[in-house]
Amino acid sequence: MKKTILFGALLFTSSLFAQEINQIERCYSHKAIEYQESITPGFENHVEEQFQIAKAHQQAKTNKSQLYTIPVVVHIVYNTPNQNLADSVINRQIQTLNEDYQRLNADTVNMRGDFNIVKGSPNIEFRLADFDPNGNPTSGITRTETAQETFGDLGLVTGDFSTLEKVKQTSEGGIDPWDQTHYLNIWVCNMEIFNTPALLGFATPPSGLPNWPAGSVPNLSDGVVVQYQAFGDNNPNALDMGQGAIDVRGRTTTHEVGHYLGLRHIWGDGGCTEQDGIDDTPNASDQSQFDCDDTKNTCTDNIQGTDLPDMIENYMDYSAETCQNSFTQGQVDLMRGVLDNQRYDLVHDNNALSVDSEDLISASLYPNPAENQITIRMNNGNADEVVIYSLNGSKLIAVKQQNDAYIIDISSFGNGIYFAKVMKEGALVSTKKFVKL
Ligand SMILES: [Ca+2]
Ligand SMILES: [Ca+2]
Ligand SMILES: [Ca+2]
Repeated sequence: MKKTILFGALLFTSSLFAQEINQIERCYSHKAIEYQESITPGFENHVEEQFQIAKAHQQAKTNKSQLYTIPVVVHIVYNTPNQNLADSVINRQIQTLNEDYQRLNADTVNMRGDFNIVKGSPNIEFRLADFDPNGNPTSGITRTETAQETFGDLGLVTGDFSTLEKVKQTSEGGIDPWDQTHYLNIWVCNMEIFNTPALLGFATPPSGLPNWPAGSVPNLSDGVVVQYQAFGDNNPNALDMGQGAIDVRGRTTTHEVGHYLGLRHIWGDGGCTEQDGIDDTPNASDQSQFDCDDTKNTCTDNIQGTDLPDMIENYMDYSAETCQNSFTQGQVDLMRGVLDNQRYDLVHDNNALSVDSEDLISASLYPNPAENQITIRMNNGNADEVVIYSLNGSKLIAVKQQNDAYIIDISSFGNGIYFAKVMKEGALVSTKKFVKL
């Protein structure tokens, strides 16, 4: 276990420590869940429940062709100029996410034919936010100079994430998240230990917990964190573990966003008895080791009648970034299930992105939650009707009006979740979710 190597190294000098950790930790997302479990017992079971909810939901879902767009804010937290990555690196990283999550990446041709029966496209788009949580125009990038030389420390060896979490707190030298229900927050920073890369990234799973955990300490705060040298496929300071820079393709972020959208490591973080909960990903007895070994078939499985080899092409393995190029349809369905459930507002109710078609209308709904009435204001252009639906799809009220604000009495509605659909000339131009108290 690499953890053991790390722990053993604590007894020695920092230079020896650096030698000992030449096997870097790729991803600490599973450790992050264990950390949260230690603070709030039951969290692991809760995450598993949410996984099953998303899985059940995606099976019932028929419309898989709709493009889901996720607003992103990238928080650059830097102590040195090298860590202050240029916009061009951030833009390339967003582009890589878009290619990988729409199966537009050129290297899909490298996927072995064995996996044609399971491959899938998430059909998810990522865009830097156009508006911040206050409604002001933004580049979707924040830059924070910090006195913290690194957010990594030896506490990580024993699974303590409290120092890492400081990157998510303005008061601790990092920067607070933007509203986590409406933005994917990605922090990019230095997590070295003893000037040695120790960890490439970690993400929080979909928890479905209300207001979880909104920057509170010591709870994990929702989002993705990536080591600055592993971010972007044009990174001028690509990760070097002492034997020259490795080929960074931006797939650490692809991998971590997969965790954020509910996926687990493809080998299930254990031997052949441990799986990832996804039916069409071949199980494996262990992680890949930054390599592209396509000779492995470590566990026997039956996927559509086939014992598939270990899928080193999968983004959720630890194979080299140069041989990662695919998700499976089962992984796709799970992620879209999460976006229809635990991370619903991220793609279904958002004011963070400008509309890119004049036919679409940006609408704001407030207050939310509401007791007696809601106001729906059109931010650009006029709609001609707002229709309120219940969660089960029953049409409740239709309001026709000409000006840009619709005030709707909801005092007679039962408590629960409702949808306001904004219509123009018979076409749906915006959907807002709200809660009646
Ligand atoms: Ca396994
Ligand atoms: Ca599997
Ligand atoms: Ca197999």
